[in-house]
Amino acid sequence: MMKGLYSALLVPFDKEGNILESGLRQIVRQNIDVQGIDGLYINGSSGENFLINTEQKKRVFEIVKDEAGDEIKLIAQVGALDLNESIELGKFATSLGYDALSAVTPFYYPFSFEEIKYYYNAIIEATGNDMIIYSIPALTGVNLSIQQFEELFENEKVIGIKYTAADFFLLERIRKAFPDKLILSGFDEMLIQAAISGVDGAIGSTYNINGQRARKIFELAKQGNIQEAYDIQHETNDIIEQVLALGIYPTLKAVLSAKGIEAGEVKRPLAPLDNEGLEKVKSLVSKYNL
Ligand code: NGF
Repeated sequence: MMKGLYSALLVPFDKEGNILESGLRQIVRQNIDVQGIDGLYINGSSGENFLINTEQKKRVFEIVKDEAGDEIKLIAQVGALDLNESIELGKFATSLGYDALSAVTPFYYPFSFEEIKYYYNAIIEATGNDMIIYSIPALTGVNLSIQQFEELFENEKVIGIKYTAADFFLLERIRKAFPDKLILSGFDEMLIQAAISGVDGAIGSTYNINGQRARKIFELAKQGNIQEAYDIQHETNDIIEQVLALGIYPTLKAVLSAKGIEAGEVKRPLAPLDNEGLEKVKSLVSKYNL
């Protein structure tokens, strides 16, 4: 039911760090109408979630639900170091009708597994909503083992994982052990490998601008048309390589802006692109027909 391709939604800001509400609506529409995605992952890394305050997070949840309605699936990322905030956001998103919650593993302090488990169970108990664990070891330093995933899955409300890692051995082990759990992969540049590994879908930042290619990669790989899928993954990775070299979030926003969308700025201290970067974005847009 929650399978499919999700854009990790970008959030546009003005120079003072205020949300550009009409721009946010335009990005939602771009994802639904042009990129053809199945759902949105809201207030994740790509939404610059860890740079904004609680009221701004709530406003993003509100605007997105208002714009998207029931057209697509909506996953609310509510993870925070302040568990009270996670619960408040989880209740808020649930009351708006979000299909599921997700929470990044708590980071910065070296939390024990018991503490991590407490965090997920507390959010679930307070909200009653389904939970997708957001595992991104490269940014959090938290590497959950298969036994630890199993323990988290003992709570039936933990319906799956957003798996942002390049460990395909662990992914294979999880897929085999938990065929009924939802696995959504997080690295856009490894979508083909994830699809072959049996994931149910993917969540990615670049799908905001390149969702149509992602769809083809995913479907071709699932059908076993590996060479055709690879041809598109190669082209996609030519794009992603340049996006990463320029800086992911300002570049994705600059691509949207070049298409006439009010995609705004990144939130400081993230830095905007300089003029040279903006020129490179223009050629990227025309070369790859973004
Ligand atoms: O931006 C990151 C950080 N990862 C995203 C995605 O896994 C998570 C990924 O799409 C995300 O966007 C979110 O939580 O909002 C990458 O940007 C992409 O594969 C390029 O490396 O790692």
